[in-house]
Amino acid sequence: MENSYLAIDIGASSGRHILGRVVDGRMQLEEIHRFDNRQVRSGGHDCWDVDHLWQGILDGLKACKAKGVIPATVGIDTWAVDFVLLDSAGKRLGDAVAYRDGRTAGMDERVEALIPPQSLYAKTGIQKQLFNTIYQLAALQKEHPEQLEAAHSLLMIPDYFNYLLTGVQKQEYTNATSTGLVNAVKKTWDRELLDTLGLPRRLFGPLSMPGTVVGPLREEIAKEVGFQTTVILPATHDTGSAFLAVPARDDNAVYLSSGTWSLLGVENRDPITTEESRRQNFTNEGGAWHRFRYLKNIMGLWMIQSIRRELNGVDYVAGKERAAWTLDVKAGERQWSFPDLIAAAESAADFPSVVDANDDAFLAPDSMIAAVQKACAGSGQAVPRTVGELMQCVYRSLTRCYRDAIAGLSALTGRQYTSINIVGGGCQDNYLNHMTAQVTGLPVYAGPVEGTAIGNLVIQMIHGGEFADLAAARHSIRESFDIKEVLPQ
Ligand code: ADP
Ligand code: LRH
Repeated sequence: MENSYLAIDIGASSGRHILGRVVDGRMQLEEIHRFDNRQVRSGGHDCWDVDHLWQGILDGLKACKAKGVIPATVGIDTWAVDFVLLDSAGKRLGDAVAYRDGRTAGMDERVEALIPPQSLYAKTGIQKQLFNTIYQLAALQKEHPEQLEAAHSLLMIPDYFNYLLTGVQKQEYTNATSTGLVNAVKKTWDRELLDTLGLPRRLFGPLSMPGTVVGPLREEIAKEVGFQTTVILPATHDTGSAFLAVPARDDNAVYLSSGTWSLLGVENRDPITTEESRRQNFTNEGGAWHRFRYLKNIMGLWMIQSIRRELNGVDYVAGKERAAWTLDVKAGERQWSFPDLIAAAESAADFPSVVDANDDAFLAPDSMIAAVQKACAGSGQAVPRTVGELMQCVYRSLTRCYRDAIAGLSALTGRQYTSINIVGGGCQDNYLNHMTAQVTGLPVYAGPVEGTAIGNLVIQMIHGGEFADLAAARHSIRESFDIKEVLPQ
């Protein structure tokens, strides 16, 4: 009987437990459990409900047991940049504030007073995003210095769950780079930078690479879920896992990890930290085997998720006031699925307005619907008044960003890209796939949907001896999953 491996992949919109096996060289997946991810208002901030996520993790492990499957190893990946602080007894200090919370407003100026942005980028190669950990820590220094003083350790969200599972605290490299505090050349925390920012060195320990064993489940956890297993580190940054699973056919493909965010880029051996790269805000995120993901964050399906929630009358952050908007329908009048929204967009195919999807106005608006309408009005374009017009505008805006990012990438790397590989939940959106092919003029290869979980499993499977290396694992992915080809017309 083949070994099973368990990926626990938690995105900003949902978490899932995916079991993987290799049978005759092919990867087989089975979804065991899925749970929603939500935010709550606490202490005046938008926070992740980490207790709810922890319960989801345990429930999924119990579901494995109920199915009679004991995974050889388990790995957790989540979205990046967010963290918790623990005291000397390993207890959480404060909330797990979510990256879209407003606490980082103005924190770039605070950091820039200590280190010029050019020097920061030259050291870390990380794009400027106001939600990066570096700015979140600046906010904490201002609002809750006592939490930092009392803190004994800083754990990124997946590191924290690994700690709850095993009692072992490890800081994983790929996710650590998303903090904006890791030196791109040395591949360790940049101590000089930590000192410049006045961050306590004790919070930043040795970094562990994907493939490192964290440890066995704590006794009481093993008892609760009904089995013992070993927790290991995948690329714990979800995008790091997703890029590992891209079944590109050659070196001229751009990768697009399509979920809450659209992460568009390529893999490089070395970081590109030139001034032009900084100006275009491309990032060099650390990957497994010290590869770099050279990519751009594009606002992504977050815009569609937000519109859907508003139409369906669901709060994005529990306990936060809902903002007003007007369209041809009212909140909660009917429930919209993603395919319903696609059909609406198709019915307004001629609606021409386009907004800059990467404008900060769309990062955490009180109402995404109102924000898109306002941006259209502000740029003198037709304002969407129906769900279809609104969706058409979002699709056009996103795909235009994809096109521009590929042009930027080409200019910065001096390479010509000839296809786009899309993985993640968003590759199920055929309308988006078609428009992406059309607007970029490039063939799109869509799939696998569970790219992130597969990338998580790849590290576990190499560790477990199923594949010799990444090339062998990628070959198997190409053979194992249905990849849809969409050609520009
Ligand atoms: P994350 O991991 O960031 O939480 P996912 O990779 O799960 O995100 O992608 C979620 C997105 O996938 C949704 O916001 C939606 O836009 C898209 N999606 C999911 N299912 C469908 C579907 N059936 N049709 C079209 N789009 C879909
Ligand atoms: C995608 C992601 C992305 C980060 C953002 C915070 O889930 O990890 O790579 O920039 O979330």
